[in-house]
Amino acid sequence: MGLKDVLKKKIDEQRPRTTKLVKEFGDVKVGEYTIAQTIGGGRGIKSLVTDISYLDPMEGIRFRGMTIPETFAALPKVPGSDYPYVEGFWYLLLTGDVPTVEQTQEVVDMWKEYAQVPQYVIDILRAMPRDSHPMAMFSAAIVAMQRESIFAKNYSEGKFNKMTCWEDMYEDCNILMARLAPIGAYIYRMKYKGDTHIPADPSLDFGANFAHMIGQSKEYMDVARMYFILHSDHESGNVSAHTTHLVASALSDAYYSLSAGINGLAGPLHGLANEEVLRWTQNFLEKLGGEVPTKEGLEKALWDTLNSGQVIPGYGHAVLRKTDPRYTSQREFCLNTPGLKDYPLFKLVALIFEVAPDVLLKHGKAKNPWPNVDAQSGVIQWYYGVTQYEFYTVLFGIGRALGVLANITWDRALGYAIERPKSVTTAMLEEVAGIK
Ligand code: CMX
Repeated sequence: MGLKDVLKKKIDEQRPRTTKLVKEFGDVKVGEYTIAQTIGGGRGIKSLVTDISYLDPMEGIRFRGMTIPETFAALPKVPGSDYPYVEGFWYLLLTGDVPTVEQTQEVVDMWKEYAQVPQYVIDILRAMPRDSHPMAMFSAAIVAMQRESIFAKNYSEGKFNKMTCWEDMYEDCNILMARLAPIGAYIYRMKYKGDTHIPADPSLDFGANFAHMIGQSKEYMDVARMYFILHSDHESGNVSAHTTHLVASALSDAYYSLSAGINGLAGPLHGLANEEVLRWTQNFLEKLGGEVPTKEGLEKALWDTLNSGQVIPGYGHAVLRKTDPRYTSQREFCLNTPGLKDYPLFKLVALIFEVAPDVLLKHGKAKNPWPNVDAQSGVIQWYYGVTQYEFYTVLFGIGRALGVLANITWDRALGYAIERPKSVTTAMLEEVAGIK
């Protein structure tokens, strides 16, 4: 059975569960929420459903029920590598099943077939001022391809069917996913490598091809595979996932939805934090002439950052209450990679890990003083020569697309409603509080 048939079977099995919950148990309360949650970004209000990943505050992310180490261990590996195919991970996210080598190969072949970036996208990228942020370029390239949406075309021709429209979304998502690595690579080479480009190598998988197209070494192929998988999904309430879902809930197609999600990822409190981490640590290293600082010097620098009203980038999280396992996974990669282990920037990041949590605890504001994914990811990129830190969020975006596109395929399959939470006025909240 091919991926689409497996997915159809899963969808047919899942639909009655959702219908039953709404029809027979729709009045059952899920929870209660407070004024602080209403004003504070809806934090902790359970108003989204996804089966693709779940974020436990203490344990961290599970993809389809599996922890990060379990996921890496279970998926079929690229021959000659300890890391799995990104394509197999896509299969897992969509179906909940660990694919066989043959099932993985089906996605590898399908994405290769779809990977050609249309010339008009290249023209649009080239027409943008060269100093445009790479995330603006990435988002523009995605939305430009909206004219190719199969979902939008069929909808406009009156062929919308609630039961089968997920199939058009599925096709759109595969085409889009296949093109994201070549688009990212094009932006990278155009902006930072003298506008010289490297064509895709049809013998390589998605992650390896990205490494190849940006002009990277063989070792970086594993970095790309790891990076895209680690950044893929973090359940559906984070800004990029929620935005993609929200826009899709208006029956907007995958192109509109993903482009919107990417715009959310570009914010400094979300995906851009990995750029901020690198800027912050590099500035610090530069001031010290490349020397790793003492703990005391670092503590002072952290307080200076906090006292000037800035956040410590890469630390804290809206849901997590312990060290992000995505941080740990990348830290282990550094510790196991000769050269990286003793790299001054890694040593500094490791030292920040020793010092920052205590500083944040003393500061007393952040609910989670531990590092998140962004605190570690830039060091690995920098070590391999991807030193253009404004590009890091594009890497995040390619990975994040795996999660959000799998989610919106399921949104269509289960017919999730258009989102429309209710607003209140400040006076209404004062009344609820009994102060009026
Ligand atoms: N440094 C300094 N202050 C911090 C902080 C940090 N790293 N993390 C949180 N705080 C502050 C908040 O700004 C907030 O202050 P105010 O009360 O003055 O507004 C207070 O602590 C409480 O915030 P919180 O409930 O702990 O955290 P939020 O859910 O509001 O925000 C996050 C979460 C990630 C935006 C925040 O921790 C932060 O700004 N971290 C730094 C940026 C970062 O690393 N972002 C990447 C997140 C990972 C991802 O992209 O998924």
